[in-house]
Amino acid sequence: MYKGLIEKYKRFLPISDKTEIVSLLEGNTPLIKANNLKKILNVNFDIYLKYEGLNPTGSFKDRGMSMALTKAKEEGAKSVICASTGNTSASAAAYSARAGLKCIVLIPDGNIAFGKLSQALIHNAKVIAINGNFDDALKIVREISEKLNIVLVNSINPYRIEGQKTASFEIIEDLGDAPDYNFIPVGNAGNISAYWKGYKEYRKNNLSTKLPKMMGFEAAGAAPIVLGEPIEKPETIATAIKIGNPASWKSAEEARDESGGVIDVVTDEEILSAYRMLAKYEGIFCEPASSTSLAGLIKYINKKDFEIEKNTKVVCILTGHGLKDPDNAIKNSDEIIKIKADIKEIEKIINF
Ligand code: AN7
Repeated sequence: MYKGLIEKYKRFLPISDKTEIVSLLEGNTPLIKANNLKKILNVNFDIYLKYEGLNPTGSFKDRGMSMALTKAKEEGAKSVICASTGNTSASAAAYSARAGLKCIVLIPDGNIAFGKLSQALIHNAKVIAINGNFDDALKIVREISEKLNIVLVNSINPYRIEGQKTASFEIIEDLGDAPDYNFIPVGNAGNISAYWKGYKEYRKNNLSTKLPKMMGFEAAGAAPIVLGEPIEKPETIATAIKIGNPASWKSAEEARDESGGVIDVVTDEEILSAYRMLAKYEGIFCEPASSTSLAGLIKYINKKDFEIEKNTKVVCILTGHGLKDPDNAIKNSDEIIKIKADIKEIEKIINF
């Protein structure tokens, strides 16, 4: 029986035999080969989608939160706190409930997807919406956590990165080796740093023979790393990555530089186009921020001065589930056909 990622990867994680593990059996997510996209994009390499939306609360954050709450509990904490664009708060709330700890979350008012908000609330977190953005919220929780001695569970917490690096282990195990390229969304930049750490650890232990190029993508209106300076008022439809001053900025640049990869931007239009393609051609529903990885891949397929070699393996990380954000799904689909309950009328419309 699968017992969660801490149990599975404990020799790579900072826990002891006595540690009481806080888990909802996160991880072990599928790596789905995208043959329809391969055909449509007319490429001669293989595309794989790491569907992290299938974690217990619907995003990759669960990997890190399992570790963060395990350690918070071990260290005797009574409560945890985080700032969030939504998924971190959903995950922190669920894992705190599991661990029996109190959870406080700060969110930017009106700027998080409804599904995520409902999760934080139903798991009984204290939800505080501020009239500021994610960066403002992160600044406040950093201060509060120090002042009031509450454990911070944003990805500045090193245990978060430890948990999240296990996604790379799974990819290597599924492919039999590391991929050649790893496309991934970048927001607060913790995840790209975590993946890179995971790939390096397996390489070092001879569990893989190579390292992927890390290809990170920010939304064009929220691209501080690409611009080289913090952005006061980030803007993007992909609210999960609407971040102007990422906490793991430096380690994301290290991942890029050490791997020979890039950090680049994709526009909201490119993000939404990839979002619809995943749903329409592969049957995979992820949230807009997640499709940043595929949008990045498409951008680089079309780039004149860039070539992904034949027969290589490309992985796109799909970080969160589409059901988190039903509003955007409906906005980006055909309209519902509304007519009276009459067979003849309906036949006219179906008429293939
Ligand atoms: C679906 O929940 O920052 O670069 O507060 O929810 O590690 O920040 C979410 C980030 C990508 C970016 N995809 O990852 C939060 C938060 C989804 C996300 C990212 C997020 P990082």
